Amino acid sequence: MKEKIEQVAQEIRAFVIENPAQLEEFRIAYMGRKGHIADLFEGMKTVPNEEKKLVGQQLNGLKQLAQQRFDEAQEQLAGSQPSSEKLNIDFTLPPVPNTLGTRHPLSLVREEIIRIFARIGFNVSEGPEIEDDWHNFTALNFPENHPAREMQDTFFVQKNPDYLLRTHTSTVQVRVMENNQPPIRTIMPGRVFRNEAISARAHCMFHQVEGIFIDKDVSFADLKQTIYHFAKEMFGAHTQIRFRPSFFPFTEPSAEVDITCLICKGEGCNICKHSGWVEIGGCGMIDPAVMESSKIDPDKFSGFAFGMGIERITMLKYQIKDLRLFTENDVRFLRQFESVV
Ligand code: 2NL
Repeated sequence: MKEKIEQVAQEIRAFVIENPAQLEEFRIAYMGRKGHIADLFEGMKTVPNEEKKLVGQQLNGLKQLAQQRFDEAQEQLAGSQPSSEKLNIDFTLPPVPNTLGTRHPLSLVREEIIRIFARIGFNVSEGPEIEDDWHNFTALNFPENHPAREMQDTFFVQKNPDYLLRTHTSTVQVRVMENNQPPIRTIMPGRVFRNEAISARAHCMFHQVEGIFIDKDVSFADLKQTIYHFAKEMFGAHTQIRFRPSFFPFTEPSAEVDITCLICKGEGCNICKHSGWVEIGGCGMIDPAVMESSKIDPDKFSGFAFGMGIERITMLKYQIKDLRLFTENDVRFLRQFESVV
């Protein structure tokens, strides 16, 4: 018994305690309910009566030794924790402000467009940004020799078979028509790509929102009223619209849409080049050939389509003069939209 006590005492003195885990290990091994010292106390039963007093004293001494080692090590470990003084931090200083980001103006306008069209029954569709020739050109009635099919204008990912970065969001409308029968009433906001030199007015990547409405007896009057609703909601109740005849391969008849200039209210200024009108997009009745290629019967149904650039709408609404601001991510620009809900 005496030797055992001496052995445990030596172990206790030699035990390396350099971190909190080792301290806990020590406590369990020697001071715990199932530890070595508890074991030795258990062994007291077998000690002859005349030795009990002496052994008891020795065991109590061992217990004290363990407690002492534990207390010392604990104190040492606490002392080695970095204190505020050592780190040289002044905890009384005010905190560094945790500045919140803001939503990008293009996101704000996209969400506003979605809300405006949702109110008259349009849902939102999405599709891939890498497309095949069929969905980007052929199904949309683009002739074989159309300039947009050229390498200079479109980013091709692969040739033969052709895969490309979509040049407009009409690709998604084709997919919607292929997979659904009328009534179809949907808009498609998304990113599109064209090989353009980057300037204040053009970029190789921008955003569009297109929409289609196909049902029985959909007319040009429905198209006009839909665009009018959008223009008033987006730019204000006083806004007027104007349609100019135009051409797109996928609509017939086609028109370009102008609204009264927001700056001069139609009087004529620099922004509208003294015409009183600014263009916001294009539209038309969906060409029967386009409906047919997507398996919708043009004798049973008719529909209209429209498209506009989200950058353009945003620039008009907030009087932003350079397209490059949208992608530079200068916080001095972005912070100006903090208060727009
Ligand atoms: C513009 C003009 C337009 C369409 C887009 C469309 C889509 C299908 C069928 C027919 Cl699936 N048309 N989209 C129609 C007319 C004009 O966009 O200036 N966009 C920025």
